[in-house]
Amino acid sequence: MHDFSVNKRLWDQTDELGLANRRRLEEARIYCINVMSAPGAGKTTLLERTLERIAPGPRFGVIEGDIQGRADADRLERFGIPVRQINTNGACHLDPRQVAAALDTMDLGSIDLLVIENVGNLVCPAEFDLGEADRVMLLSVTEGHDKPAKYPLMFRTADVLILNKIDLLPHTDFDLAEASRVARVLREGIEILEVSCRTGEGLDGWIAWLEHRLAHAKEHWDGMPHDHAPGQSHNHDHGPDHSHGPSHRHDPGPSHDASPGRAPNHRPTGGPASGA
Ligand SMILES: Nc1nc2c(ncn2[C@@H]2O[C@H](COP(=O)(O)OP(=O)(O)OP(=O)(O)O)[C@@H](O)[C@H]2O)c(=O)[nH]1
Ligand SMILES: [Mg+2]
Repeated sequence: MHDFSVNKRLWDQTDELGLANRRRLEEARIYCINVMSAPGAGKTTLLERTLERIAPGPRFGVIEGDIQGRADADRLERFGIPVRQINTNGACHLDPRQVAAALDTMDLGSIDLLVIENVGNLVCPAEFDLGEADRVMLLSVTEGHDKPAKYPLMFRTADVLILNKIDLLPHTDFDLAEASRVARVLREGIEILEVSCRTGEGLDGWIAWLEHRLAHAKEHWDGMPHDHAPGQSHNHDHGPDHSHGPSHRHDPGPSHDASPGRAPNHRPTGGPASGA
């Protein structure tokens, strides 16, 4: 017989680890994004284009999640930034314990912007809070515009949706308007960026989004009162789980939503074992 109470206890522990990672990152003043998509949608390519184009300033760090191998880590290490490869050895997602172990090996004082590239998978990664401030979701136009409707969790928990490979639109029947419509039903007000990592179209908008979120995080940290240490939860008009990262939107910014949005510990029905 399946023991649901054991599953729940394991989940609670996983949630706490994600929260602990978030506090640790906030304490180190690191803005962290969790980049998720189906395999091959262009996560690593987007990071390469970003590192090539972004104005000097933010010091990057990367945690690469893959089932096996370090091909993506090798691609990013040529930018001279700290990269840690996590091999999940079969698991289809990263979990917060693995991220915490990777953080243990990094010099957090030398990173402003940490990118976690999750394992390519449209389902499982969305179930695990790694401690990120924002979730970046990629959907490439070769995957079909029905994917938001068929895999809603990933889209519901995303903070920004990048529709990638728009250079290939003429060769597909992908309906940008329909994909965007459903994504907005799932996540009201979500920012949607149409991008080609091949031609560079739309990349300026993505980089502007990233810089805006990083600046917002910094502003927030700078304005934090001194009566509670960075990253510590505290109480005023929100719950004890509230943390002061950029995922908390006192100021939604020009085009970002202020919805209660993705609870850090958001998960669907069905256990972490589903698909894992
Ligand atoms: N035509 C076109 N190809 C792209 C674009 N972005 C990425 N690609 C190609 O798509 C393939 C997969 O890209 P990756 O960046 O490795 O994808 P990924 O999401 O990191 O893949 P995994 O880490 O294996 O899940 C590569 O051959 C890229 O060159 C794009 O905008 N247009
Ligand atoms: Mg990759």
